[in-house]
Amino acid sequence: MPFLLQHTDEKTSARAGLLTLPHGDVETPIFMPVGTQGSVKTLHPAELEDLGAQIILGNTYHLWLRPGHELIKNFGGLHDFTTWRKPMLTDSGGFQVWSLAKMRKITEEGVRFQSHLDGSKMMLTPELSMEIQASLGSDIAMLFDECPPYPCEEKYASKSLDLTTRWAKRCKDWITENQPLTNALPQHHFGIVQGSIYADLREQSARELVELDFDGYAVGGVSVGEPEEEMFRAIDNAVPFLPKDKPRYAMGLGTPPQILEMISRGVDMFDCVMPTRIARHGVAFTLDGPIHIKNLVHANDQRPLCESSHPHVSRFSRSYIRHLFRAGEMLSLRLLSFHNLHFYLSLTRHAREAILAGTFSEFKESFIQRYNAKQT
Ligand code: PRF
Repeated sequence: MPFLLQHTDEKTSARAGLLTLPHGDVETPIFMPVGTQGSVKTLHPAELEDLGAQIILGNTYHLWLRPGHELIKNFGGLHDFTTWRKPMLTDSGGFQVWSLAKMRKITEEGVRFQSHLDGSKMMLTPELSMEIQASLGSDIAMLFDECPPYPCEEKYASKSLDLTTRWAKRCKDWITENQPLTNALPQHHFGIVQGSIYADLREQSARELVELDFDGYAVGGVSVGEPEEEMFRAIDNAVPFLPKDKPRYAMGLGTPPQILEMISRGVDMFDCVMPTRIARHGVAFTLDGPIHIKNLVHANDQRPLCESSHPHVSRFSRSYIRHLFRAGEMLSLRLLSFHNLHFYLSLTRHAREAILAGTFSEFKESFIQRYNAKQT
């Protein structure tokens, strides 16, 4: 896949790059808003464009169960169905089966489970995940993996990783036999490094996936309840074995300081439900750390949520947004979601600018210091 490495930081492993995808270019490092059901919760696609979102996420598991990938395929794919015209990445479904479905059972063949919607018995396999993602027409499809829980014994993590590698081979075979589907734009595929907290397993997983040769590589199985240092170590244990000329993606994380730590370790792409999820619980990110808009201290506060907020949000006072939230007004959820995504997208954009300017370390240190200063 065309990935142009534009600059590598001298003091850290941070990189700035340009990813050329069928629906447009993506400047890295990049944060990808999560649109599980084909919608980034509460936001209009035009608002995502206003925010400068360059790529968003969709989920195989959810869209397969409802409305079904055949229906979306008949619309010409997820881009035409949702009207989002820029790049999209789809996750492969295994992780979502694990976190949502009932009665899950992993076999060599795939994962058997009962739908969380109506209890019907389903089976997701590597081949089916690839077929669904091809029907959705995402720019980047993730391989079907198993994400072991935390904590996880080394023996289980090792067996699980062997299964993930065998599934990766099956995904590769399916891709080779079925791509390109007629009239479809090309689709790129990312392998997912597993191996829990075990350094040798992370290395083994990375080497096996690189041997199979994918367009990019993700580190999975992180941010699943382990201490933060373990999460950083998992990245450090995988990155040295991944090719420099391909994009790297850390799945499902994290807080703003964690994103900067990951960027400094050589990660290019991120997704996380946190900014939109906690918005719906009344939390806004600010340069001085997160604030709970419900709190009494904001009752008469005439300042905007954050000095760096988007004009659509900074025209309002904290006091007004607090009032809307307490009154159960949907606008508050939209404003907080919009604001938090603006915060994350600005964070990766500023990180990129700092990498290109040779000032990333200073940017990272001063951001984290201020972010943590007022927190207890
Ligand atoms: N695998 C996949 N999706 C994921 C994860 C994973 O390990 C994670 C773990 N952080 C989030 N999303 N396929």
